[in-house]
Amino acid sequence: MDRTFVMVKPNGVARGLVGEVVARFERRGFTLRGMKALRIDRELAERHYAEHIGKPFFEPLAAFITSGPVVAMVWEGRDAVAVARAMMGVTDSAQAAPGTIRGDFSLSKEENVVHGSDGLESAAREIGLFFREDELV
Ligand SMILES: Nc1nc2c(ncn2[C@@H]2O[C@H](COP(=O)(O)OP(=O)(O)OP(=O)(O)O)[C@@H](O)[C@H]2O)c(=O)[nH]1
Ligand SMILES: [Mg+2]
Repeated sequence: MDRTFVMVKPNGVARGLVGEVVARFERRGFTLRGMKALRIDRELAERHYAEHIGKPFFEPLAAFITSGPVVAMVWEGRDAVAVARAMMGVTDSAQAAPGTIRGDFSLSKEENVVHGSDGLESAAREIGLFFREDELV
């Protein structure tokens, strides 16, 4: 069983979509191993999105992700990383298929409601950034 890191971004929390996102992962059959609401500060934004530092969209991305509370989650299940990405849809919500989270709840490329790890290595790294071992069940 794999684990992946999923996060409802500030606009998803502000729009009341946390329950919707959690319900989809529950119904798909994943097991919740950790969940918390928090605010991302600049330092955590730079660590989480380290691969994007220096790109033209990094500053707006950092401003957005630090703009309000997020909800961070660890979900466990078969092929968790790939299945979670499929459930979220592609980065640009306008291109995301109906039935995906982005395809059902967003039109934006920048404020695309959810984050999901893009590989097993980044999942382990991101889970470690957001959760202590004793916060996972
Ligand atoms: N404006 C703009 N934003 C981008 C672009 N590429 C990525 N982003 C933003 O930066 C975030 C992180 O980029 P990626 O990691 O490549 O995309 P992703 O894995 O689908 O999205 P995350 O789940 O947030 O990591 C995306 O969610 C977008 O909001 C781009 O070319 N232009
Ligand atoms: Mg990404």
